[in-house]
Amino acid sequence: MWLILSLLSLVASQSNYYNAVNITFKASSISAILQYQGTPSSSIISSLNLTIISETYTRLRIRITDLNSPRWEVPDIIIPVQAPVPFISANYSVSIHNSPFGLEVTRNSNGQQIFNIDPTSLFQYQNQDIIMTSSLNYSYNIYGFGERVTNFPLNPGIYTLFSRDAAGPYDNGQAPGKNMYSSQPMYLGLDNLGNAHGGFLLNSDAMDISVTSSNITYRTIGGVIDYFVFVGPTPESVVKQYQTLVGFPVLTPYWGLGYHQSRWGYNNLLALENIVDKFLQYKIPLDVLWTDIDCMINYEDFTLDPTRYNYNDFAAFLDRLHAAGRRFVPITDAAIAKTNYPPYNDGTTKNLWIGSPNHPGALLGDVWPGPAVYIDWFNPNATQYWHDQMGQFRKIMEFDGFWVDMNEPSNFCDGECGYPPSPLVQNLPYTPGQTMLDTKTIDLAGTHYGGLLEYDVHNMYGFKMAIASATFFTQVLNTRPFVISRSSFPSHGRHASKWLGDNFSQFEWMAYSIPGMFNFQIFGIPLMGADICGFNWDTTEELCCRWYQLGMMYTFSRNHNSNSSISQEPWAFGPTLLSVSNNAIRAKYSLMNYYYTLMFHVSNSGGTVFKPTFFEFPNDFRLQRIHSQDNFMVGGALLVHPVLTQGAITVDAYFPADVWYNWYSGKQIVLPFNRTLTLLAPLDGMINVHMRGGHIIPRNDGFETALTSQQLRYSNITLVIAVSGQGKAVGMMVLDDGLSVDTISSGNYTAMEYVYIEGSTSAQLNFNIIKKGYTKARGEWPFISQIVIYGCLQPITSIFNQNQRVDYNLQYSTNLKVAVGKIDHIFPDEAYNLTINF
Ligand SMILES: *[C@@H]1O[C@H](CO)[C@@H](O)[C@H](O)[C@H]1NC(C)=O
Ligand SMILES: *[C@@H]1O[C@H](CO)[C@@H](O)[C@H](O)[C@H]1NC(C)=O
Ligand SMILES: *[C@@H]1O[C@H](CO)[C@@H](O)[C@H](O)[C@H]1NC(C)=O
Ligand SMILES: *[C@@H]1O[C@H](CO)[C@@H](O)[C@H](O)[C@H]1NC(C)=O
Ligand SMILES: *[C@@H]1O[C@H](CO)[C@@H](O)[C@H](O)[C@H]1NC(C)=O
Ligand SMILES: *[C@@H]1O[C@H](CO)[C@@H](O)[C@H](O)[C@H]1NC(C)=O
Ligand SMILES: *[C@@H]1O[C@H](CO)[C@@H](O)[C@H](O)[C@H]1NC(C)=O
Ligand SMILES: *[C@@H]1O[C@H](CO)[C@@H](O)[C@H](O)[C@H]1NC(C)=O
Ligand SMILES: *[C@@H]1O[C@H](CO)[C@@H](O)[C@H](O)[C@H]1NC(C)=O
Ligand SMILES: *[C@@H]1O[C@H](CO)[C@@H](O)[C@H](O)[C@H]1NC(C)=O
Ligand SMILES: *[C@@H]1O[C@H](CO)[C@@H](O)[C@H](O)[C@H]1NC(C)=O
Ligand SMILES: CC(=O)N[C@H]1CO[C@H](CO)[C@@H](O)[C@@H]1O
Repeated sequence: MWLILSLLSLVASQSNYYNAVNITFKASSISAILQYQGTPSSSIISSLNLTIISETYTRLRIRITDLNSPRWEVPDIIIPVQAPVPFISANYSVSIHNSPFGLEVTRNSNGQQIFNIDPTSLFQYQNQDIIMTSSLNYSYNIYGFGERVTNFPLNPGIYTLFSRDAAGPYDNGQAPGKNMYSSQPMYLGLDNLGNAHGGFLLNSDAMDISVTSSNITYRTIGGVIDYFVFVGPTPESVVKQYQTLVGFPVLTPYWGLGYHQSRWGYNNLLALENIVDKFLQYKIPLDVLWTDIDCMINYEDFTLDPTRYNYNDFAAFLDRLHAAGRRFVPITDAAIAKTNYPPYNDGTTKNLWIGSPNHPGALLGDVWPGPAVYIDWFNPNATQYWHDQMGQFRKIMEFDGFWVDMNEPSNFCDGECGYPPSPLVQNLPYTPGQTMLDTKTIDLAGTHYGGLLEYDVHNMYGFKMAIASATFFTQVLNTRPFVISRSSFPSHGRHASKWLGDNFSQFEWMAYSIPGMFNFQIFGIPLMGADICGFNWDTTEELCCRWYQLGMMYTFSRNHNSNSSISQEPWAFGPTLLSVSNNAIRAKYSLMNYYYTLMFHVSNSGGTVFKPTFFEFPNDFRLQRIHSQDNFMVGGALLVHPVLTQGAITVDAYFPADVWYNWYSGKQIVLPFNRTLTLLAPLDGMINVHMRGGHIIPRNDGFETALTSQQLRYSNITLVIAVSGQGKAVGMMVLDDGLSVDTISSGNYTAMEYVYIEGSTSAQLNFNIIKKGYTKARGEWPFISQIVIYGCLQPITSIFNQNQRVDYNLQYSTNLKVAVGKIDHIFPDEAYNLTINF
């Protein structure tokens, strides 16, 4: 519903403000003209077009544009609504103040403000300086607004959004801005009762966002106000509402969840062969081998140095790698070397480079190969060019995924090499972050196809590069894309994924990876991870052990480091790291189908995978701030307490009120609710993981022996059942080929639901087929081999499928209250009603 508060006109606290006139109400939109009242100036836009659209029941769109001339607007990102809903039935209400202009949005279910332009607050709309505040009349925690290394939630301060190649540091919210690789103008707000709302400013220009305990001020140097309010009211629903707008995340190939080994410094074929041999020798799983820029000739994209990697030998090596079920991912940087070779010559002929503001022709930067030029992704021929280069490259290197880097875009010169910053950069009325905006990147006066300027589109470079790379897989190879990028922008997750960048090998940085992961789950990029053991500087065995324990719980688990740091592969230190890394990798492999099912669900309907625990317990205020980043959940079933400090051998673990079992042993945690419990966490042990009562997890039996995720597909599944206080549990499993591009749209997958309900002398375990669209390849996931029940108060005496007894080896631990029953000939994807007798 909507309301106009014309009689409640307030007196503006400042002399410059806008009045709303000609307010027009329609069923699902409101339009008005905002007229500037105050001293005229050439930079002020005096007439604004306000359009408010009730796009969905839970999402409101507020557009404020220049009434008289078009301005830059982000194209092709959001999924347009076909039919907006009537205001009268939406889950929010809108009121407009006409003089001065103000706008309030409240959630109908509890009357709470979720967006509010207070008529007394500064609302400024100038050509290169737009200011808008949303101030709510209660305090709440603010999460999001990436990318930076910071606290979760954000502390009060000013946060800059401008993609930059920056190695940290911690963003304390004080100038200068400590903005990093991506720009993500999305936040999640949460009050201390657990009510969540969200806000997203669809704007690609550089901006500062000032955050207090109750208000958010956006200050951007261009574009328009195109703002989306999300009603929630739970954190997970806010994320789903946002992802419904920007697109659900692309589904990862099954192998993408496996273990990845990379480093900058595998600089010849023998080095790569040795790495694979070592994994075999130590019997450690390896799914994906990566190469960094060492492979190239003089760091030129799309080259392989034949003196260090003989072409025929390299092809044979990749054949062997593939035959063993492993994959290969090379790096490609954002800029193309300005040298006489096909990628440069082809792009020059096609006029694909970002233009210089200083002279005719391409803007010149400097990156790893030296002089380099930048691809103008807005040129309609850029994608075809990129596919051509990738296609040529794949003839010498049969890659399975793609790693795109330096795409902020990064530049070793400030602006254009050899030229001072353009007047555009020098004369900004306001500089977000208080650091010159050409620092380590190209000049904002760089020109793009169609008259666009780098000024407006800078933040989209990495995103566009990632899409062009992903569509090579979907369109040319007709396979599921696996693209990892350093820079990102809203909607990135629909096409590609990300890693957290060039971390330092320090405990502190390992800990920051947790809020880093959380933020990108909110932004819609579920496949994420930081470099295990750290990137810059030398790691230690202790840190590396802790990082394997944590990092194998990330969705994207890769060990990678700098060429100037010591080795950090699993065998690099000694027996402790060797066993810890192997056990941690195998722990992830035991959960492969659980992770894959979670990833599938977010691709199908949005949401988070590696999530803050408050997403599952929104009204436990202790999880919102005090224990917001020292623990996390994987899906709804697993709670993880990592060790994040040097020297610690215990961890103070906060448990929200519920039933929890040790994931490895099944022993129930007994504690007064809402308390911190000190858990043992020896360096050579496993990370503390607890399973929540009420859930069923499919566990891959092959985890102890498999050397690839491919092999896991041919092993049985155990159903681990954690009984809730009500004697129930439920779980899902999705099975597909793990590779096809159109799995969800074609329905080529099987989704199973397992439901456990306990009675006094027996329990029912029902296998419900939600969808049966995948005919398993021969031998894949042959059987459910056993049932493990955590919190089982009596031993199992028999298990029946109808009249047939199917159990053959029943065990019970009185101490742990864990029952185990092996079962025969029960398929994971058939319908059964098993009876478990006690
Ligand atoms: C408001 O509407 C009236 C009547 O349709 C029109 O004459 C006037 O020009 C409009 N004002 C603006 C600022 O467009
Ligand atoms: C105002 O903007 C909306 C879209 O946001 C557009 O449909 C409408 O035509 C614009 N109104 C005027 C008067 O230009
Ligand atoms: C929207 O409101 C309706 C009725 O008021 C309610 O049933 C529904 O749960 C609400 N949906 C959300 C997402 O809040
Ligand atoms: C925003 O919050 C701060 C701190 O609570 C307060 O001082 C300021 O007046 C608020 N601004 C607006 C526009 O509400
Ligand atoms: C906050 O705003 C809501 C919605 O306008 C209103 O119902 C409520 O009374 C306000 N609360 C305070 C403390 O002003
Ligand atoms: C794109 O390539 C086609 C075919 O070579 C050419 O005709 C067209 O002019 C190019 N477009 C641009 C914008 O350069
Ligand atoms: C790492 O690579 C950089 C860039 O090529 C090079 O300058 C440096 O010497 C290398 N360091 C080592 C230890 O190889
Ligand atoms: C635990 O905390 C939650 C949220 O604060 C509360 O709802 C619940 O009643 C508490 N439980 C106990 C047993 O204290
Ligand atoms: C997916 O399903 C379609 C029919 O919907 C079928 O034609 C196609 O072969 C299937 N693809 C795979 C990989 O199973
Ligand atoms: C898989 O489960 C079946 C049926 O329970 C069993 O016969 C078989 O031995 C199991 N395979 C392995 C490798 O454990
Ligand atoms: C399992 O039981 C449900 C009712 O509880 C029934 O609808 C279903 O058909 C049964 N399935 C099988 C495979 O027996
Ligand atoms: C250089 C740097 O700071 N890289 C990453 C370190 O870890 C944080 C948190 O995960 C990331 O956000 C950074 O990108």
